[in-house]
Parts: sequence; structure tokens; C-alpha cells
Amino acid sequence: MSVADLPKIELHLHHEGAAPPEFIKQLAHEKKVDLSKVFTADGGYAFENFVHFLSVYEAASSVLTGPEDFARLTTAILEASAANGVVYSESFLSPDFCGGGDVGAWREYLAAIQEAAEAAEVKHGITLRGVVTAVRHFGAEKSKASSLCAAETAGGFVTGFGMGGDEGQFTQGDFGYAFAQAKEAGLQLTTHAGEFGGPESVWDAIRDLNVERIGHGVRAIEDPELIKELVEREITLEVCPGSNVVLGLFPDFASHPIQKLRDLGVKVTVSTDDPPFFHTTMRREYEELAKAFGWTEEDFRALNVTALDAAFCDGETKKTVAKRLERA
Ligand code: MCF
Ligand code: ZN
Repeated sequence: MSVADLPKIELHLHHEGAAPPEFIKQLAHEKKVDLSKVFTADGGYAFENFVHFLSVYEAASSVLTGPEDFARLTTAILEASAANGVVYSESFLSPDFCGGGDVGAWREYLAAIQEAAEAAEVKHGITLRGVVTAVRHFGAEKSKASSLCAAETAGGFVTGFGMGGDEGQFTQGDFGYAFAQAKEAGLQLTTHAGEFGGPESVWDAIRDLNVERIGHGVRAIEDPELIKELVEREITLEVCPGSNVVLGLFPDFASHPIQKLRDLGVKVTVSTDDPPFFHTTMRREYEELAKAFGWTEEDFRALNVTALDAAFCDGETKKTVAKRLERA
């Protein structure tokens, strides 16, 4: 058996970012929207750098206009994830893209997503949980509306609150209100940091937002004191090596710091981030890591134990997922 065949847990996946280009093209066709600038000649997503990626992401997402679109998207995503051996997934859902921050509209999007996820669980044996997400460059006011949506629907399917987007804009601390509101509602927290923002943004995330997990966090490798802090606080990194390579943080998998971080005692997990944008899948991430660092079945099984531990779902769900990991 190849390590790529192992069952997998994925903790860092953006819902719209997981949309296959053909799926978005089909919706654009149905809604008569011109998205030609979003795609390359060979049919992939076209972007040149991080900031451009963010705007192409938003342009592609503009054709997802109602709960039914998100239900279809959820079905497509979970089918693809299950085909890659994923048995549990947490995806980032943004009220900004699902009803514009209105709680009533958000409930409708969420119900559609959940219904599709429940059907996929029966069909493919994959469980999905939602991490409601603020978009950093949309600013603090919008993040408050997102976290209110999160707080109003917390529990069961909605297990966490997080933030992604342009680390070049605002500080983590500017979003303190949103994160506190989500925490108060019992949600667990994660934020993107230490990707383009450098180690300082990881320090800010720990100090100002009190998060349990960090999205990416890989530039912590530049700061030994920060490594100590991550180890002591047992903060888990949602590492997305293929995404980091495509966005130019590291030239290739072999230069990626995931192995060093792990060896230093940091809790690392592996995810795809926005798989079709970065020409990756969970299978491919496993294959590349095995090739770059010689990781064996034992390494990947340990990786999934760390991921299950850091998952935001309840204990019962963890038990179900643990059985799926053991079985294979
Ligand atoms: O992790 C990647 C790159 N770093 C930062 N943010 C994002 C990534 N993929 C998507 N995002 C952001 C983006 O701003 O998350 C938002 C997008 O609008 C969606 S969250 C459902
Ligand atoms: Zn991300």
C-alpha cells in the first residue's frame, strides 16, 4: 500500500477555494457571467501572486449566489475529498460569501451546506464540520458580523471561528472583538498567520486572539522563541505545503520547514488550502512529503492522530473518525 492510500484528516480547506474550475465555469455559464479573466488557457485558475490570488478567488466566488449553489459545491468538494481518502474535513465558510453577513440569510446557506454534507457522509463516509471565517482585508466591522453569524449558529456542525485573507492589512488584534464573541459562544479559534506576515503575526495571533490553532504558521521557523511558545502552548499548525510552494514562500517541498517544525516538537498537520488553485490534492500532499522527507506510514498515522486531537469537533465525532483511521 502506498502512503497516499491512507485515510486522512484535513483541517484547513476554504470552501470556495476548493471549487473545481469546471464547477465555477458551469455556474458562470448558467448565470451568464463573464469569468474569462479568472482562468488560464488550459482551464486552471489564473493568478500571479498572493494578492492577485485573493482577487481571483473573490471573482470566482461571485457566481456562488445562493444556498443551492453552496449545496452543489459542498457535494462536489466532499466527493473529491473522499476520493482522496479524506475521512474528516473542516472547511472555512465565510458569511461574507454566504448571505453578506446577515444572520437570517447565513442560516439558509448553512442549512443547505449541512444537508449536502450529511448526504455525503452517508454516501462516502466523510464528515464535514464548518469553521466560520472572517476575511481579514474586509475589515473589523465585517468580522463582527461574521462572528455574530458564527455565535448564533455555534454547536454541532459549526465548531470553530477563524480568519483568512491578506495579512498585509490590519493587525490580528484589530479583530479581537470578533474572536472574543466567537469564543464566548463556545467556538474554538484559528487564524491565518506566519504565511506572508512573518513570525510577528504568529506572536500577535497568540497574544491578541488566543487561538488554539494557526493557519499556516510556517514562518515561525524564523524565530526560536516563537517555536518554544508554540510547543509550550501546544498550538497546532495547519500546514499547507503545496499552497506555500505555489504562492512562492518556499521553492519546493524539500525546502519546506514542515519537517524541521515537527522535529522541534511543534504540532503539525497537513492540508491542501485551496486544492484546484494550487494544483494539489491530499493524495499529492502525502506523496510529495513522502518523497521529500521519506515519511512512512507511521509518520502519516501520527500526523492524523495530531490532526484528530486538534480537530474542533466533539468527542463522539472524534471517536467515529478514529475508527475510520484505524480500519484502513
Ligand atoms: O490560505 C490561503 C492563503 N492565505 C490567506 N487566505 C486565504 C487562502 N485561501 C483563501 N484565503 C482567504 C481569502 O481571502 O479566505 C477567504 C478568501 O476570500 C475565504 S474563507 C471561506
Ligand atoms: Zn488558507
